[in-house]
Amino acid sequence: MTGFFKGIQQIKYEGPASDNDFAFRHYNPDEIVMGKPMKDHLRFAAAYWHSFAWEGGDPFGGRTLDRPWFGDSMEAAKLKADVAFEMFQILNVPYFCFHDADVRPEGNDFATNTRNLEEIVDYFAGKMDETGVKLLWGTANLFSHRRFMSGAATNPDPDVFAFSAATIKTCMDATVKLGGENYVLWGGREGYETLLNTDMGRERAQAGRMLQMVVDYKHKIGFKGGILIEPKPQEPTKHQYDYDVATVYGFLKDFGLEGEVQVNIEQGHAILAGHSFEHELALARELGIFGSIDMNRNDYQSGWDTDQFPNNVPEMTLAFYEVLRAGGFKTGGTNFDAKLRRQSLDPEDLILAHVGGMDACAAGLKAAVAMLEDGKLEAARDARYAGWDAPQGLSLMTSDLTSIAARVQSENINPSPKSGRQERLENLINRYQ
Ligand code: XLS
Ligand code: NI
Ligand code: NI
Repeated sequence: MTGFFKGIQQIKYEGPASDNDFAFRHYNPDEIVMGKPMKDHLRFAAAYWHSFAWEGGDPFGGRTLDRPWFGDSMEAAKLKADVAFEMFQILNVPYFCFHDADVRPEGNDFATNTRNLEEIVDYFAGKMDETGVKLLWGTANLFSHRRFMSGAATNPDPDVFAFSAATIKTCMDATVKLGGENYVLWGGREGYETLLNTDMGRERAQAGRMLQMVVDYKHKIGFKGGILIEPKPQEPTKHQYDYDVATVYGFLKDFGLEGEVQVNIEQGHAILAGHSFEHELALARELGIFGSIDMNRNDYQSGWDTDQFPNNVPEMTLAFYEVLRAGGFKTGGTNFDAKLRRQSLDPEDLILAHVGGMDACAAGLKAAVAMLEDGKLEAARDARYAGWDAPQGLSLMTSDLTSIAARVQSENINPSPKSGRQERLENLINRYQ
């Protein structure tokens, strides 16, 4: 034990009446809801970057956090891993996620980075064996180092494209070696700062080629997990190509990859794109590309990707309702892509942030299950569209304008508007909280 968490014991479920800050009120991992244990519905993962690599900086000030593993040596990287796995066990999260740059010291070239990553991957393998914690997904950080300032796959310099492809290969290898269940591609700086210096056509083609190579390599090495794109509309670049779920779907269709790649949808990114989280989830389900979620929340007043821990149960209810309607997670899960506020200095803050987030998700899941099992919301939705299941509605889908016009005239079709009953449904869903 490193002693970093000062003897905090594993967090247990104590029920809604508990007065203990270090306990779950709603997350009861083995409780069966809708036919399976809660932990298998939620499939929680902790994110290495926010909890262990982020130093507490913001655009106006540097590091606020004081962590004994900050430094660029292999020794520091191993101490960081020791503490990370202690946190995973305290929280009893089944999974974690990481970027290469979160876990290994930064080298001066590709070969050193690869060697460093491989050493830490072996170290992780031992820790995963000891603790039973698994890898939800791995990914490459192709946005922090200055070589990526103009993008990775979409860089005007082909050498950066090559460096990025090589790095993705090593990160896919690391993910597979650790039994990871998905590989994620978030387009960090795949976008532009100004159209004045940007050839959008070329950049799109480069991104398409990179994704095709990722899919080809997945099949070549027999990786059975998901390849997931994480949409985001802007930040760090002014415009990101993977703007939202709809944009990613258009891109996948363009390159013929819609059957190969799914999406990892993040709450805060949905908000930045001007959508709700449930909108993005529902659309991904309808398009057949729902994969996984990055759970966090944005401050609605700031207009930034603030990556706060979720704490709004009604929002989580609508999100998990869509996840359940999509049939639940297959290879995906609920990754806390969330960080502390920069004044939250204490090790216990890190634990309590996750405890609250996990509880908000569990409470949301339970309310979503109650909504689905009750069936009133779906019955209302079905009733609204019932005409489309009747013969006349069905026939419209195979008619043409001429025959429809003839029918409207001969039968004197004259529609009468019906209430959308929004308030009634809003009242209904509040009853499940
Ligand atoms: C940044 C993204 C990032 C991805 C992984 O906004 O959310 O953290 O999840 O690269
Ligand atoms: Ni994000
Ligand atoms: Ni994310």
